[in-house]
Amino acid sequence: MTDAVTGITDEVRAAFDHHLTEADDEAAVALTVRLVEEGLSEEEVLLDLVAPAQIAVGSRWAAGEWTVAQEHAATHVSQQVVTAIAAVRPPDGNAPTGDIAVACSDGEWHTLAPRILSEVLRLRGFQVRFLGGHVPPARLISDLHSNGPDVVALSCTLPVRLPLADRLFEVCRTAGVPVLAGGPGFGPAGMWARTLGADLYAPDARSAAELLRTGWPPRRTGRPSVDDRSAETYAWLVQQRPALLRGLLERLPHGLALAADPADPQLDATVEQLGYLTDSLAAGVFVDDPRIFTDCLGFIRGYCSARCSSPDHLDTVVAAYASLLHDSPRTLAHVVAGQKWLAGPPGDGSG
Ligand code: B12
Repeated sequence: MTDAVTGITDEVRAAFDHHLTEADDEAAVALTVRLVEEGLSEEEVLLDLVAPAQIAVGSRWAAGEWTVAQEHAATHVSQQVVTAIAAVRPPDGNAPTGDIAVACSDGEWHTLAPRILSEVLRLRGFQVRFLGGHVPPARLISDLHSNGPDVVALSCTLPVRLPLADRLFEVCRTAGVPVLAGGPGFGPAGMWARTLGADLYAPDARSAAELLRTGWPPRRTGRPSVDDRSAETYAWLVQQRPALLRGLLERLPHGLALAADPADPQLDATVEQLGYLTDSLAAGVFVDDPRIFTDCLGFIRGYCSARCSSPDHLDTVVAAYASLLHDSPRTLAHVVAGQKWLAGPPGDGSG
């Protein structure tokens, strides 16, 4: 069957999926290049075949069906495909010009989406510099000074990185360069992109290209919209992070899947999950939205359920946060939202 909207058949999807599963980059490249040569646009291949296939890869990993190694191998295949597709034909020289720097914030390693965005914009005739994942403010400042882009396109996949993304917003604000934000980390319909003062938001690369084609956003003059008390509480939580992690581990009984004694090989994984949860709590406080914490609880609950450790342990973890953070009403409100969320029907929430 052919998808009426994308022109991609079920057979093609199944074949591409098979190549991801087998980590067969040569076959995946051959298939996708042939599709373009047969008349499908590069955009369709990138956005309607590769992107959804990668999202499905994530679901398999989250459900415990695929190992991290399988996920990495599949992502490598998709990256090879993006490179090959980008080389099939030169960019359209008659299309709009404009210089765009594409970046991910500090701590953000999800580079495939911004890479795809870069290629889609390049194919539409824009000048694009892909600065990569994990871009610190100093690197962005250097690009703004050396190359003077018209727009910075900022990708955020994990909401937990929003406070770090905000530092790049700040850099752009100071330089007067508008920011186009995108990626699931900016929340439903990009709501947290607006909180950080984004000039534009687009849900995907196609609509981003359309937005930029219809005109440049004005130079930035806006003020940050994260309020001072949220930013102060966030800074305090970052300072408390080591003590908080120690306190959480002390309060969790031995044998709990999210905790362990030092001899337990699960300790590293537990500490990593607790770190991720703590950072999500802090990010939620930063943008003043408890959904970042509850979404992260949902993610960990799904992760634990798929790996045979009891998700009920999360109740103990969140009760430990409540006792450790009772002095910070602003943070406690998010923890209480987490407790309510955990007590709600399973599957409720986005995680
Ligand atoms: C591949 C992958 C990785 C790879 C990334 C490799 C790479 N070079 O990109 C690696 C292994 C590094 C990784 C690590 C992690 N990952 Co990961 N990862 C994924 C996966 C499977 C695919 C991501 C992807 O490429 N998607 C395809 C793209 C094309 O889709 P997209 O991001 O939605 O992008 C579209 C739009 O959003 C938009 N867009 C995106 N950016 C921008 C920017 C602009 C300006 C615009 C306009 C538009 C735009 O355009 C795109 C297409 O049109 C996702 C699953 C998923 N659902 O996406 C998980 C996923 C994002 N990862 C997840 C997690 C938890 C992690 C880790 C924390 C796991 C861990 N504990 O180690 C780490 C964090 C690493 C870090 N610090 O960044 C979770 C996030 C859950 C959550 N909300 O908390 C997901 C959803 C998996 C899951 N199902 O649970 N990951």
